[in-house]
Parts: sequence; structure tokens; C-alpha cells
Amino acid sequence: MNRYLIISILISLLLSTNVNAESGYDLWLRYTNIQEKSYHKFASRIFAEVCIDDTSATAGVISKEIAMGAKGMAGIDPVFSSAPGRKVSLLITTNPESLDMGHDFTTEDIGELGPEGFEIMFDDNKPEKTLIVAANTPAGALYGTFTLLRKIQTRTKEMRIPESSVPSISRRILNHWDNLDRTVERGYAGFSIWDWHRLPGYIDQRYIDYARANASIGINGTVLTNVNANALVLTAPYIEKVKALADVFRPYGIRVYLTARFSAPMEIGGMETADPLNPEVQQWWDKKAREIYQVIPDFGGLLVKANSEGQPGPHNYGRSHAEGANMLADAVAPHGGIVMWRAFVYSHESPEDRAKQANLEFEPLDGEFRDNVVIQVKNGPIDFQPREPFHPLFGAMPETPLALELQITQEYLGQGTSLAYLGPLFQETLRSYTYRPETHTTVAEIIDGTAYNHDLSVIAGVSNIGNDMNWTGHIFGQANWYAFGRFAWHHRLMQEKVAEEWTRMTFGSPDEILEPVMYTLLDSREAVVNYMTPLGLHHIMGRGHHYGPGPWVTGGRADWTSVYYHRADSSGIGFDRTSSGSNALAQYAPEIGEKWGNPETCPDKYLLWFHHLPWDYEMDSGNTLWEELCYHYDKGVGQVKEMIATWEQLEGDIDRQRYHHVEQLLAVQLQEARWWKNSCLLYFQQFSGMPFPADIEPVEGDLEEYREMKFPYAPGIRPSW
Ligand code: BDP
Repeated sequence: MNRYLIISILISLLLSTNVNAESGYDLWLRYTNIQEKSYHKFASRIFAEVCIDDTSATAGVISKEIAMGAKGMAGIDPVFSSAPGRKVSLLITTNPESLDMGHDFTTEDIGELGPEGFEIMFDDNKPEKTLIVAANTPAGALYGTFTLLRKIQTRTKEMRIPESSVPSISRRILNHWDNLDRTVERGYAGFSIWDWHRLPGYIDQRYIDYARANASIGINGTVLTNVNANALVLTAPYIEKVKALADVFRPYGIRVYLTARFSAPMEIGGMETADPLNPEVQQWWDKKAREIYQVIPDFGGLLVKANSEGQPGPHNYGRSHAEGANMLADAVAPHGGIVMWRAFVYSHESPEDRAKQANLEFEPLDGEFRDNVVIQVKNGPIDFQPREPFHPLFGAMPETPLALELQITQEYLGQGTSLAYLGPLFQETLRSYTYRPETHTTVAEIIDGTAYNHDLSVIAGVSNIGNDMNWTGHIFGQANWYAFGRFAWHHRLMQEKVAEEWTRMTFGSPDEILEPVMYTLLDSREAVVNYMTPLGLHHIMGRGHHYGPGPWVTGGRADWTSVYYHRADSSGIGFDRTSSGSNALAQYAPEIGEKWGNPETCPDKYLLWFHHLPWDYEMDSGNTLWEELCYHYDKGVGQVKEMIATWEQLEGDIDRQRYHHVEQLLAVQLQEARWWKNSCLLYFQQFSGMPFPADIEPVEGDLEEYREMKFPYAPGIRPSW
């Protein structure tokens, strides 16, 4: 080979390593060298001699992770052993009963750790002694290991050892809306990471890195396929492909699940019906379940979208959701599987307010579902809007376990171009008081099973992962993946703490980085709410692709238009959901109905969700509703400007590649924020007939031009829409 060629290959290799280093591929698992002496010393000491008292495949994952962490953070290669008893600096054990430590760790405590919890402690109160990570299972030990690594990575002052931790919710699942052709519905980070064509023979390194990342935040399940399902994934060749993924994920404590197309018996089984009460259909599903479990014994179960947005379901045969769900539940029950049946149902043929339809269909079925069915409910009653009140099904079905479905991908929150940290949205939902059964019951307590005593508990997050180098398109999208996992593990966490952890792990800890990044994160979701849908407005985005504003969208199915939701006219704006309107409020506990039913006591953030009010309605601030609306849109734009100014402070402190990535996207976000503000205010002004306040950034542009903008190739669109 000629010399120049060798040199240029070397240079490009060097460059590509550099690209990998800060492309964002490493997510929050960067394990960079610790600069602070005391932490460096601590890490060097505890990683020096490591004993992993476990022989499962997970033990291999644990030792690899520790080796990476030790090398990266402390520059050392640990000595590993598997024989407990010898004096070691770190002992990771799944046999905690064998520990004889003469302190207050008892067998009872071990029992309380359950199948996934762990305890991190010193074997004596003196820090020179062995550090122990104890759990009942390999998965628990893995979570304990990642937690220990995080403690060191984040270097929070207290480091908080000992720590004992048990997840709040037992199934913490990502929902991929990935199609078999590798397009991703509402995906903004490239194509699907599942390379179905090359599976099962070819195992992409991404699958392993994906499993690692998920395990590091406690995610223990993944639904591989879109809720708008393709029955093909249930055929034998695809089950083999799914098995290959399940085998990769197993040592990381992750189970696979699939979406089930209700009409699969007809599409791939040659049957004439998919009626859930037909014995042959039932047998077909039983056989299918046996086939799957023979190949994947720990298969998690099925996720189903039925009779919603054109998907087939039991209603096609005059059967109920319970009859449909129970048929599938009976098929997977003998193998320990579950069915996650979605409550995202609404029909344009029903005259009822869309926000009411899930409760109308599901409440009467409470008590009719099998024990292994969980009803999966979106956080709000419409559809993943920048802000929604919590879904009124939470608290309304005491006999049925309910799962919370959150959207990590930012379909309605700026998609792939916007920075919107969703920690506040997740926290706001989880902490909403349902007043059912008790005044202080929160959505979190409904879904973790404690409010109504259910064993099955599930939380689902619609994934934002794709094959982009940095996984999530926008690097800050990683924070939402991270936050979902952390809240799923521990639903009482504070979103600020989650943001801080992610920032320290992703960008480093020095104050000059931490503060500006945190500032950018914490305000970002509210900024989006302000410049898109302030004061309770919702569903006013562009049709189909949902990219950008579209308050003018009308025609076709009413419930897919914007005018259905904002109801702006010369008399005012907003959707009356009180007793004088659709009365959706009556689906909540009376305490909520009372408070939100009166515009004087309804929080501003939900005002136009529940009330149609005149443009000159006087707000608490003393402004008219029209002025308040203008100020909110303007504030949103101002917040993005501040995010930009804050980010600029980081130039030179953050690697060039990630700095520039965010810098460019923030500039795009500012254009989008202005586009939202200008077009919405120009549109609504036609009805208010009132002037813009003089002290806001001038409203610019031409409404007609905004209306004419088309985005036929915006990402994430469903081909049939
Ligand atoms: C909506 C999306 C649509 C999904 C649907 C769902 O626009 O693509 O199929 O939710 O959750 O948000 O089923």
C-alpha cells in the first residue's frame, strides 16, 4: 500500500474516533476522567479489586461496565475475581444471605429488595472497607452497579452511600413506533435501529449499546413494533428475528414485547374472521402464543391498539374491548405474559367530545378484564399535547390496573429541531392529584398499583430513538429518554435532580457548564407551551405531519381539525368542557370539577382547555384574555432567545461538535417559535379584532403565506395520512 494512502487512512481513522468521541453516541455513559482528586482517589480505590459473586450472563455485563467505568474515570484496570471471602475493594453479590457483616443489614431487608432492587453499602462504617452492591438477582446487581457508576460520574457532594433502592413500577417499557420497513412513525432521529432484513444473522453493535443504555436507567422492557401494527412480525421468520434481539437484551434485564394486530388471524392465519369469541380464532392465538414462547421463553407480552384510528379490533365483530383483550390475555397467561390494551380510542362518528371518549368506552368495562391485562392510558385525554390535564381514566377504574403512556418522541413538542426537556411534563403528570380514592392520591399511585392494590404495574414511553449517530436526533432528546427511565424507576424524583444528573453525565460537572445547561433545560418545555399552545390551547398544529402551527386547519374529520379544539370566534376562544358545554369535567372527581369548572379558580394553564371565554375576559394579571394570549406567545419566543444567549456562554467549555449541533438547532427553534407566535396571533386576531400589545416583539408575516406552507416530506408521517 502506498505511504500516502496509509497516512490518509490513519488520519480518517483518527478523525472518526474523534467523531465518535463527542458525536453524542456515548449518551450519558461517557465515563470521562475524573479531575477532582478526592473522587479520583475514591474511584481508584473501590475499583481496584472487584469480586462479582454471580455466574449469570449479567455478571459478564457488570464486569465489562465496571472495567469501562474504572478505565475511563480513574484510568485503572480492575482485578476481577469471583470468589467471595477474599478481601476485595468492591463486592457485587446476588447472594446477600452469605454476607456476614455484623451490621444492620438483615435477611428481611434483602427480601424487601425484591427481584430488581439493590443495596449499596460499606461492610463497615469505615470508608476503607469493602463497598458492597447486594441484590437478590443479577438484574438487581446490574442496576446497583449502574447506580454506583452514576454516583461517581455525577460526583454529587453527598455521594449518598449507603443507598437502597427498589423500583416504583415493575414494568418500565419503551414503546417503539417502528415499522418493519424501518420507517418510524413520529420518529425524528432517522430510521429504526432494528435492521429486520439482516436479523437474525447480523447483530448490530447498536443493539448492545441500546440495551446498556436502557439498563443504566432501569428500563426493563421494549415493545419493538408500531402500535399501528403489521401482523407479519408474528410470523415464524420474524419471531426468529425477535428472538435474536431478545437474546441480546436478556443479560441486560430487558424483555421484548410485540404489538399484535387484531386481524392477524386473517392476515397471516388464513382465517375468515378475527372475532374474539370464535373458538378457532382463540385457538389460533393460543397456538401463536405457544409458538412465540417456545422460541422466546421470557417474552413479555402484547401491546394492542384496537378500534382506534382505523385499526381493527373487537368492535368489528360487535365485541367489547374486554372481550378482545381477554382473548389475547388467555393466550399468553399460561406463559406468564401480559396484554397492554390501549385506551387511546376515539371515533369521529361519535358526537361526543373526543376528550371524553376513552372514559365512555372503558369505565363501564371496569372489572371485566383478566388479571394479566393492563389498560394503557396516555397522560392526557387528547394526544400528547405540550400540556394537557391528566387523563380522567386515572382513578376511574379501580378494578383494573392502569398503565401510564408518555411520549418521549416530541411529536407535538418541536419534533427533531427543538430543545424541550420533558422532565417537567412527566413530573406534572405523575404528581397530579386524582382525588380518587383519596384526596392525596396521585396519578403515580394509581399506576404503581398502591392506590387500588394491583400487582401489575406498567409505565410506557414512546421512544425517540433512531439510527442517527446521536440516537435521538437532537442531543437534548437524550435527556428525555434518560428522564423517562429515571421517573419510571422512581416516580417521586424531582425533575431538577434528573436534569442535573443527565447534565453532569453528558456534559461534565464544572459550574460553568452545569448552570447554563440546567438553565436551558429547565425552562424549555414551558417555552414550547408558551409559543405553541398557551393557556390550555391544544391540537392546533399542522395537519398530518403535526409540524408547525395550523390553527386554521379545518375540513375532513372534525376531530382532526384545529377549529374543533380552539373554537375561536368573535365571542371568544376555548373549548367549553363544563356542564354548559361537553361536560368532560364531570369525568374527574367532584373536587376537580368544582375547581376547574370555574374560570376564576381554574389554573390559567388549563383555562382554554375547559372554558370558552370572551376576548376581553379579565385575567388575574389584570390583562384581558387577548393580551394575556399575546404575552404568552411573546414570552415563549423570549425564552428561546434566552436559551440561545445562555448556550452561547458555553462556547469553548463544551466540545465543538456538540456545541455547534445545539447552537444550530436553537437558531432553528427560534425561527419556529416566531413562526408559531406570528401565525397564531395573526390568525386569532381575525376573531378578537383587538390590537397587539405595543410592548411585544412585533408580529410579522402574512397569514395567507403561513397557511400555504406545505411540508410533504416532514419526518415521521404515517404514509397513509
Ligand atoms: C398520535 C399519532 C399517531 C399515533 C397515535 C397513537 O399522531 O401517529 O398512531 O397517536 O398513539 O399521537 O396511536
